[in-house]
Amino acid sequence: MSLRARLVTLMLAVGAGLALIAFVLFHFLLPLPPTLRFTAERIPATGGKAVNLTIQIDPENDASSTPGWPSYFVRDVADAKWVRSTIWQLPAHTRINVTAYSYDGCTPLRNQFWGHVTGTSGGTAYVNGKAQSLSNSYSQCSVAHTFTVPQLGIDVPIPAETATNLCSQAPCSASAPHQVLRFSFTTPGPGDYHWQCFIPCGLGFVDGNGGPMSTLGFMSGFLKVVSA
Ligand SMILES: [Cu+2]
Repeated sequence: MSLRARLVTLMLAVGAGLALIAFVLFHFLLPLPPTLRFTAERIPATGGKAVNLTIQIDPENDASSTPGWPSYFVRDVADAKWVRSTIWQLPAHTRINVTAYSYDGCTPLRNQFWGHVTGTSGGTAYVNGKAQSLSNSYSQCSVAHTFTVPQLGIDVPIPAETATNLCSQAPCSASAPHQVLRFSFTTPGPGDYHWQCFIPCGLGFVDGNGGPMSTLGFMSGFLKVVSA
């Protein structure tokens, strides 16, 4: 083969390799869930402003390619529809009141550290109206997932639903058995803050850390904090 032919072959091979890498990047790794934007509303009782953020955590999701992956949905304020997204834009230095409907069953924490409620208002979360600062998933299988923002020191164990007839179609309807979790936190200054679940809930993947655990939009996302 002539030098020219070898060079052309090499360039074609390199080009094909780059095209393959670009395809994998754009089609599998980079498709981001939509960013849901939230603004503060005036709270008549306090006169202050806050964001009311409503989410649900489901044992399944509505993606046809990966229906068995657990996922987070967030309620869009514009039309009250549930959207499968974990990227939420929030105003800076603002109180965020989170209501989370948990439809998934338990998976034990690998490290009880993540059973502590930290970084929330009063260091507390309310499970079905009851204040809780620790969920001991060693003494009882009580945690389904966690909502953890390491950079902000926020960790909230998400209570597990104990019914055996778990919701089987996401987004789950209010009539399916679920736990209600409420907590508040205050956003810091502007920036992108990564959050994730710390229960390795990717069943069927190595150490439970693949699949939904390693794909944005399922068990991890970003708080995109912007100037209010
Ligand atoms: Cu999880």
